[in-house]
Amino acid sequence: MVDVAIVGSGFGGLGAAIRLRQRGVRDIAIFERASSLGGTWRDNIYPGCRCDVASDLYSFSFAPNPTWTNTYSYQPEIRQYLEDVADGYDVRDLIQFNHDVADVTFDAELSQWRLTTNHGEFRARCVIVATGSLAELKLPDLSGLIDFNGPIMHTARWDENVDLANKRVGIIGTGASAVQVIPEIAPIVESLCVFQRTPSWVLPHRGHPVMDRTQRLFANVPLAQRAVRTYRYWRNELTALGFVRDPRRMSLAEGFSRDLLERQVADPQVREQLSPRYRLGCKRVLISNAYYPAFERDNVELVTTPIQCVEGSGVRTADGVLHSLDVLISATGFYVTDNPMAQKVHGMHGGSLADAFHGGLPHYKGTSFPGFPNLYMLGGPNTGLGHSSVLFMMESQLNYATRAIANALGNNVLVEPKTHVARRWTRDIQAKFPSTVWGSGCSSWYQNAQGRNTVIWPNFTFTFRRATRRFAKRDHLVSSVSSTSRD
Ligand code: N01
Repeated sequence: MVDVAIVGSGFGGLGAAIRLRQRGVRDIAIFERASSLGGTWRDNIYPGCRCDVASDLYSFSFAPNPTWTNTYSYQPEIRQYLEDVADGYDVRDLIQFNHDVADVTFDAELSQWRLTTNHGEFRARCVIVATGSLAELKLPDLSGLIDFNGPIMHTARWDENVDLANKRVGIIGTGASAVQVIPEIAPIVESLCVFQRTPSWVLPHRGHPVMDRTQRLFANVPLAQRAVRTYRYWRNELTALGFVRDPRRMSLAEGFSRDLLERQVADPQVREQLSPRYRLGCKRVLISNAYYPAFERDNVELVTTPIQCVEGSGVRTADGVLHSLDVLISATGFYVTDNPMAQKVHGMHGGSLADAFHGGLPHYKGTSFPGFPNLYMLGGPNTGLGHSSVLFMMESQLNYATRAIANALGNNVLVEPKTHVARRWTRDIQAKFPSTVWGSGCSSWYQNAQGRNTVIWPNFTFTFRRATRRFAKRDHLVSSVSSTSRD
């Protein structure tokens, strides 16, 4: 048995281990289903994959990286950063690679968590679920998909052995992954059919290479990089005024996006097809200088007629046209509100964490849940962002979770949020949505099947930081660990 079991070794899992160590918790095991660490930044290797949050902010506050080569880093550098953090903070040895956690269930008799993996059963006094919300890829629910003759690959499982050169390629989806991959592959393929269901708002990308002398400055004067991080943080927070307070302010950014479209796409009909009909910010805002110009290429076609089905030789749209293809790429996102991992975590009353995303289980600060003692979830319900770095939210969650865990272990107790406190927290969050941009009318992966937004934090991030800065004992039920477990 370990004191703390962490599931996942991406940003969340590594950050949790480091923070726990800093609080004196040493008996930790990290369970990782893959053979290497990095989570979503290990899995997403499609061409052009990069973070759309600036790297000074999309990195741990306690582990700045002075050598980012671009202000918005590409996937290989972010993955390397995580490898370096694991070594620099000496947490790599805690990771049990190739351990796929199939079930996490609270054993009330022993007051412990039981983790069932492909390598047998493990026990833990506390658990941190750090599997992330972008871990389980989603293929489109289209009839005939399995009949397609050529390779089908999801952006999150890119197969580098599939040669796209001079192939007729189709890509389904026009979200964050698609806008990055389309400009990269368009020049090498024979033809590219982009199947768009809903156009995205796209803003100009401000990323640029970081000069050597800036890297040297950051290495020698860490305060300089901290100042840049702080500047970026507050600049992003300012945009939350539009997301959260007054969505009409988004019209300014909508103007920037329309200008970009106007400048980069000549054909008025294509421009019209690429123009969103909902408020900017309601779905994730994308940034790219290369996405729209891809549609100026002779070999790229934007298809907006809905897909009817997939056939052996291509994709048939509702107008009866068969788009003949050699390779099909699915840029269709992830299971987020219906994340399979949440279905595998069972509390003391039998329900699963999935209920927190469906609305049946209240959550406390997106991190803990009544009936799930000593268990914490990173990237839990309503901790996602549309305007800044999720790592800021994750570190906030860790401020609370690691304090609560240290308290539970130190006093040998079980800690869980009080139901009425969690209900109030969840209700207050839901009450905010109608006046925010997310309540302005669109459908997105932020919403569950009932249309309830269980992904986004609908406020400034500093309010979340304030709410999670300590372990508020009065908000929790504290009970003693069963005597069997103490023996
Ligand atoms: O996935 P998405 P993603 N038929 O869910 C379409 C993060 N990320 O992988 O809008 C046709 O955004 C769907 O259409 P619609 C980031 O948080 C980050 O691109 O539902 N189309 C949409 O266009 C991001 O938000 C980075 O109508 C179908 C697309 O597929 C999240 O990952 C980079 C369809 C899915 O878009 C997910 O992004 C990349 C169907 N049956 C990703 N089903 C960073 O830089 C779905 N679609 C940090």
